[in-house]
Amino acid sequence: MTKETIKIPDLGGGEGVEVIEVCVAVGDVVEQEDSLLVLESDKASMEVPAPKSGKVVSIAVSVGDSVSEGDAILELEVAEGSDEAASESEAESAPESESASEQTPAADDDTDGGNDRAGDAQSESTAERTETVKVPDVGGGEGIEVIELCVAEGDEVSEGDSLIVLESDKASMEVPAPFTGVVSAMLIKVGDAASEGTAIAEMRVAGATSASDAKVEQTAQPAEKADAPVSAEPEPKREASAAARESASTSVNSTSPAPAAQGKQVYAGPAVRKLAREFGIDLSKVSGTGPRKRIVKEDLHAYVKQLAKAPAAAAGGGIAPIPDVDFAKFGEVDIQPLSKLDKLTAANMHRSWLNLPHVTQFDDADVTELEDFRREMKKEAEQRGVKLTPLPFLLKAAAAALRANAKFNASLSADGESLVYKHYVHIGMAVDTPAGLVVPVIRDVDKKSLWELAEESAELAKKARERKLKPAEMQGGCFTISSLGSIGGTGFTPIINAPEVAILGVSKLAVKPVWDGDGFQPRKMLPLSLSYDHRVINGADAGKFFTELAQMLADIRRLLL
Ligand code: CAO
Repeated sequence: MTKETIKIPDLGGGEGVEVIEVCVAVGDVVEQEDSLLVLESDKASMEVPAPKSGKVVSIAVSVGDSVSEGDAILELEVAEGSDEAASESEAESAPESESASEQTPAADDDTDGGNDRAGDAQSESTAERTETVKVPDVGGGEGIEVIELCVAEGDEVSEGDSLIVLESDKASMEVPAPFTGVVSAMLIKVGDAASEGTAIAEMRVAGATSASDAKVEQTAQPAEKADAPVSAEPEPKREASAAARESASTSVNSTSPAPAAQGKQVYAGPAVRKLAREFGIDLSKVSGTGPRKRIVKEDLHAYVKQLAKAPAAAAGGGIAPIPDVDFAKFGEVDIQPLSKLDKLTAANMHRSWLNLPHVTQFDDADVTELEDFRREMKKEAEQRGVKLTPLPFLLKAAAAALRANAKFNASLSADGESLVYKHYVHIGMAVDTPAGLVVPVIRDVDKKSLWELAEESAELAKKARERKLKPAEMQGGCFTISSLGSIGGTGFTPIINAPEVAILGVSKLAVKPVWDGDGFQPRKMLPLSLSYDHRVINGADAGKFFTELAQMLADIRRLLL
C-alpha cells in the first residue's frame, strides 16, 4: 500500500472555486471515478472524480473552502501496482475514462481543432476568418443535454461570453466563446445531446489567416452541412422551443409559460438555475443585476422576498403558497436539511405532476403460475448466484407490452408538436436508497433473458444504494417500474418520470378468491397501477396495454410469442 495525495485537476482556468460538497469521509473506500468533491463557481458546478481506487486516509478540504488547480484534496491509500491497473483500464475504455481520470486535461493542445485559438497570434492580419467552435473536454461526459443557447446568429460576443449551457445529472456548465467575434451560424439547439468535439457554432473572427485557419474553415463546412437540419429550423420556432424548454426546466409552479417568457434570453449560471429549479422560479421573470444583466443569486433572493410580500394569488402561478409555520410553537422539533437528491426528486416530481395530466388505472394480474415457476427456479437461481424476484418478469412483460404499444414507448417533444417514437426499450426502475429515490435504467430490456435482467437489476440497485451509479446509467429510460411489492400496500398512483409517458406501480402480491365460473379459487394476485400522460395516451390505449401486460404475467409462455 502507498499513500498518494489527490489534487484538484485543471479547472479550465478557474481559480478559487468553492467546495460545495465533500462526497467522501475518512475511512471510505472509493473506486476510480467515484465523486470526491463537488465544486461550484458562478460558471459551472462539477464533480471531481477519484483518479484511482483506494481508501481515504485524510481529507484536506472542507465545504466552503476555495480551491484551485493543484490544491490537495485528500490522501488515498492505494494498492501497489494500481497505477498500472488504472492505466490499463484507461487504455481499454477509450476517451471517457481517459478524460475522467486525467488530472490535467491537455487544455493547451492546439492540434484538436476544438476551441483552441488556431494559430493564435502567430500571424496577425486584419482579414476575417471563420472558426467552428466545438464543445471542449467535459470530463468524459457523453451526450450531455444542451439546456440553453445564450447567443443567436448575428450576435457579437466577446471571448469568455457564454455560448451554451450544458447540463447532465452530475453537473451543469457553460461553454464560453474562445474568441471575440460574430456568431455566423448556430450548429446546435436546445435539447441536443453534446459531447466533446460537437460543433456549437461558427464565428467570424477578426485576425490571423494562417494555414491552420484555412484548415479550420474547411472542416467547418462539412459540419455545417451535417447539421443542416438544425440550422434549417426557422429561427422563431427555435426561440419558442428554447423558451418552452427553459420554462419547463426552471418553472415548476407554472403549467404554461407566461407570454412575457416566450423567447426571452435568460443569462444565469448553473448554480442560479439549480436554485431556481428547486424553488420553482421562472428565471425569465427575474431581473439580473450582474454583468450583461446576468441573474445572480442575490437577484433570486430579492425575487423570492418580493414574491413573499406579494398577495398570495401572485405566487406559484396563481396557487397560494403553503404557509410558513413555526412548528416549534407546538412542541419540540428537529430540522434536518434535505439531501441534494431529495431536493432534485422533489423538483422533478412537482414538475411532472404539474405539467402532465396524470390518469391512473388499476388492475390485478393473476401471477399464480408465474409464482409457481419462480419457486421451481429458486434452486437454479441460487446456483447462478442471482435472486429471481417478480421484477425481471415485470420488466420482460413491460418490454413486450411497450414493443406492442408504441405510444407507451414514446415521448412528447418539448414544444408539444410531435411524438418521438423510440426504437429501443430501456426501462428505469425506482430504487429506494438511504440518500433518496434513484432510477437506474436497464437498457434493451426486450433483448435480455430473465436471468440477465435479474442480475442487472440487482447490480444496478446495489450500485444505486452505494451511490455508485454513473450519469449514463440513469439516462435514456422509456418507461419506469416502481415496485413497492416487497414493502406493502394494495395500490398507489405513481408519478410519471417525464418526459416518459407512463409508469407502472407494483404493490404487494396477495392471495385472493377469484371466481372461475364454478366457485372461488385462491389465486395469487399482483396489484398493478399504471399512470399515463393523458396528452399522449387515451384510456383505450392504456386499457389495451394493461390487459396485454396482465395476460403476459398470468401466462408467461406469452412472453415467447
Ligand atoms: N409482492 C410480494 N413480494 C414481493 C413483490 C411483490 N410485488 N416484489 C418483490 N417481492 C419480494 C421478493 O420476491 C423478495 O422476496 P424473497 O426474498 O422471498 O424472494 C422480497 O420481496 C425483496 O425483494 P427486493 O426488494 O430485494 O427485490 P425486487 O427485485 O422486488 O425489487 C427494487 C428491487 C430495487 C425495485 C426494490 O428493492 C426497491 O428499492 N423498491 C422501492 C422502489 C420505490 O421506492 N418506489 C417508490 C417510488 S415513488 O416514491
